[in-house]
Amino acid sequence: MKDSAPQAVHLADYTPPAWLVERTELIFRLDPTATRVISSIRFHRNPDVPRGDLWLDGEALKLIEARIDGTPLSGHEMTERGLRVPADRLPQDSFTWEAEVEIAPAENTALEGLYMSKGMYCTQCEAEGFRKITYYPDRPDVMAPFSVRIEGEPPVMLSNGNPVRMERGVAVWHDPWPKPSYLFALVAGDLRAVEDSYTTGSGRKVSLAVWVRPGDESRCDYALDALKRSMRWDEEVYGREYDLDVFNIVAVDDFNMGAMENKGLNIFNSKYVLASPETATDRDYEMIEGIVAHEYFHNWTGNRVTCRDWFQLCLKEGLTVYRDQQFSGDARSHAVKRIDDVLQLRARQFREDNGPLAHPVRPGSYVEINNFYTATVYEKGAEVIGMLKRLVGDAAYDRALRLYFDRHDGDAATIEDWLAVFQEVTGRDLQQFSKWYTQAGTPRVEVSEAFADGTYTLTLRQHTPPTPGQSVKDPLVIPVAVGLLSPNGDEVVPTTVLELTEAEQSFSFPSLGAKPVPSLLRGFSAPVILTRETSAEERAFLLAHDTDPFNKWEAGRSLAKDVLTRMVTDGASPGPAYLDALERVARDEALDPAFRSLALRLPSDDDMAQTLFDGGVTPDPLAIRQARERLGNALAERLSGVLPDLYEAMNIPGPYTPDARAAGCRALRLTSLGLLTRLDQGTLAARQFRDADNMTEQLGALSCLLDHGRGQDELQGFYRRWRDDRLVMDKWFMLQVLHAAPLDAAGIADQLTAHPDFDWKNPNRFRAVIGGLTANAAGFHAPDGAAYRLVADWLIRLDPLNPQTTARMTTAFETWGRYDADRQAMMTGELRRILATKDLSRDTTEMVSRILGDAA
Ligand code: B3K
Ligand code: ZN
Repeated sequence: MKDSAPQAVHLADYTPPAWLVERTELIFRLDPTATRVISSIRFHRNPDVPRGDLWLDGEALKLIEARIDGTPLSGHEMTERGLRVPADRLPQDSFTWEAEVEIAPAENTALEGLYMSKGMYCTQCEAEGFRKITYYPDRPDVMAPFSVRIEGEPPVMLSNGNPVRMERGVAVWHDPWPKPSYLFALVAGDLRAVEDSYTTGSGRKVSLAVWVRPGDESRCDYALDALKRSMRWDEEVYGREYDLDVFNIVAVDDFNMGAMENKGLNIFNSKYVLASPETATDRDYEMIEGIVAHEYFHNWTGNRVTCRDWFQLCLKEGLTVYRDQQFSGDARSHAVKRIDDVLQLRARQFREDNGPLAHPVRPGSYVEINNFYTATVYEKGAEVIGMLKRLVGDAAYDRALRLYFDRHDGDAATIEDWLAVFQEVTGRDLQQFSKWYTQAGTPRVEVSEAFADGTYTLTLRQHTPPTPGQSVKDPLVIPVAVGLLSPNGDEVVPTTVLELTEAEQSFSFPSLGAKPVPSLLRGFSAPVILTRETSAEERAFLLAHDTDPFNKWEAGRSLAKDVLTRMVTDGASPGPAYLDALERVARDEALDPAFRSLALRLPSDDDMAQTLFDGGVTPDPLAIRQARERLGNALAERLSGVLPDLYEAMNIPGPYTPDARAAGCRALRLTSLGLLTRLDQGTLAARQFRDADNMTEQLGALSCLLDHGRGQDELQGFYRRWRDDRLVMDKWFMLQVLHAAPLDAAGIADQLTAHPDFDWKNPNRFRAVIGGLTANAAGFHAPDGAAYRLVADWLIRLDPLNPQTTARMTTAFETWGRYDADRQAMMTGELRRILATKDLSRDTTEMVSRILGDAA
């Protein structure tokens, strides 16, 4: 779908629909190139607004016929984006719209609407894909019960809700819960079910099934287990029960994102469903658990209570991410989960919030809504909820959530509705807090301190840098969790939450015997960048003594960043403070192995680039990579006495299990292997690759070898063994690019795109190679610009087929403003080349224009 003059949509222009839907009946006559969709939609006038025209969204549809109350349609106006029937052509209060349209799922390469993946029909409607299926008021504030009849050859034909009729050639489904069209789903194909059941707290039995292609049945157990645990957890923690007789999950190979929460029929990228020890890594298992939970939790936060309009996206996404993070923390380790989440937040959301794509958690306008499924809406959206909970307390949070569900069940709600329940329950004025939803940018909090007469005073200053379209920023409500440690390491003041509301504020702690060491922003209590002048010794002290596990890790991380910064800028050697501190961590058997593994990992190249840029230094990606290599080598040498033991001790006997404890041991074992490979040139890694009985250890060993320019034979062997397994082959493709030496990365990626198994129309495979290249920071930013060119070439090629995936991947270029003039010129040159492409999609046009900003 091309659109040469894309129009922005503004939150301020929201108007409620003139016509609401009472019920929606659909018949699908499936055919790959000529599917007929017959709709019968009962409309009634919205009593709250003046009587108006009927607008039905519809794109790329062949209209066969349409009638209103049985009379052929006339007097209407049709555009590329829909159909308008003037109010004076409509019955007074209610009518039935009937239409028949034809669509061609086999020709749909955008993977939005009804499309085909390996012979299987499937849909993706969020945000605005339903309009590619039939004419409809395709907006989330129009909710209706759906009845769906599917006629066709496929042996399995699924839709939302409960099954009514299932026979050869026909399936009928009824979804009694009113829902917006974006939650509609249909799947049909030769699918096999792996079944289970779940009995809800109130005793209702729900049939569960994971539907996969023949041959994949043995890889569904973990997803099913995660689903049952999620269902139980939502009952226990949020008091939310499931509400249909069946819950189906389908695994699809061609999918633009992770998964989709369609009512009663979740559709997943097969990568986030299928797992076996031989083919999936610990990280895959963790992602499957988190995403299954996320999509399931949407049943209440998203489906039963949905969004009034797409500006309110964070209402369902921020809350559902927050809930899945809580769930994973409960299922695994809260400390490790928090560290992982903050690593992700900084890597993706801080990067976005500090560049040209910065936007508020609730944006004020968009051109293409698919471009706003961002780290800011999701992850910062979740952080905002975490802050709210911290400010009001757990009990008030629970009361507010119960009120939210009671009051808004069946509604299409807004952020104002969400904040109102908190305001009512707590009596607290959330006016200033609400700015977290409307103000973009990552706040900086600067800390200074004073100690006199036994009183310790912390002065906090906040400041949010300007972002595109928002030059002036107001102070926010920032909860800063603080604890104080005495010089001997005892905690003298346990965690208290300071509420920073002014641009500058001081907080005093009296009656202290000595100047304490502050542990600030415990648990990462707010998504801000905290700066404070401090010494390596103090950071090492906190790494050794802090009782807050997040800050303990953070102390080590800051220490590593300080060391790397000096190594990059002055060519300094890593000082003893960092190496000593890390040796203590490595040797501390009281610490969780997963935590130790995280503490021993160095900050990523991209994290260092952002850190240097924030500190006023233009980052040189190759110099960063070299400094990280030197620091890695110094660490390996320093730990050479403990690494072999650690490597052995973390080898858990017995068959593979994906639980957090076992995964933590494997993580520490692999971190040790990574360091040992620096000392033994890969002997141990080659042995581990040979002997591994699970993908985590095999892939981990292969990565270590590739990092040191070895592993070519292993790579071949891996290919021979796994060439028929698409998910493992995605790993094979990605690994080679991700672990390529900086100057080889673009060349390797280029070669891989010529490989017979490089199916570039499959988003997972495309992301493996092209996304792998953009994730290899030193390789992507290689000085010859070859990677920039290659990525741009492929984005230009993919755009006409799949705008969504293309647009998303343009974010590789969002950091251009950080770099030197040569790199800036090359990156913006590629962006302009993309923008100049004839018939570029609305999606990609919006993204590239925003990334270029004034440089366009
Ligand atoms: N709600 C979907 C994302 C839809 C993205 C549309 N471009 C998955 C999720 O957040 O659970
Ligand atoms: Zn979601």
